[in-house]
Amino acid sequence: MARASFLSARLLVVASFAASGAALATTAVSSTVLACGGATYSTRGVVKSFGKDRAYVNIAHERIAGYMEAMTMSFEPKDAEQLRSVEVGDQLAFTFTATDEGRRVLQAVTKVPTRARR
Ligand SMILES: [Cu+2]
Repeated sequence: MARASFLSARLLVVASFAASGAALATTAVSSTVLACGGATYSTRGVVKSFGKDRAYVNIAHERIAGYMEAMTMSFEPKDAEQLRSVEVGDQLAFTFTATDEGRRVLQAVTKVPTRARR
């Protein structure tokens, strides 16, 4: 009896894992999944444009020590709320994770008041 319930518990775990895997495959790219083994960096930049439905944001970022020189590139939000009040031209201080698959996922986003940058 004990062995039977152990086996069914295992089956339940396998079944729910398969179900969550299927759900992941059908959801949009902007997931809330955190990167595994990705490096995290902090920098500043100016918002240049947004992707469709704000699935990503193009930011002209400053030089990122140990990662890359200043350039404009895209970052995807960890969740939609992060970009809700962000507009083109805003100065941002932000932290992101560079995932093993080459995605750059925003972890923390803060608007930098323009007056404070003089
Ligand atoms: Cu870049």
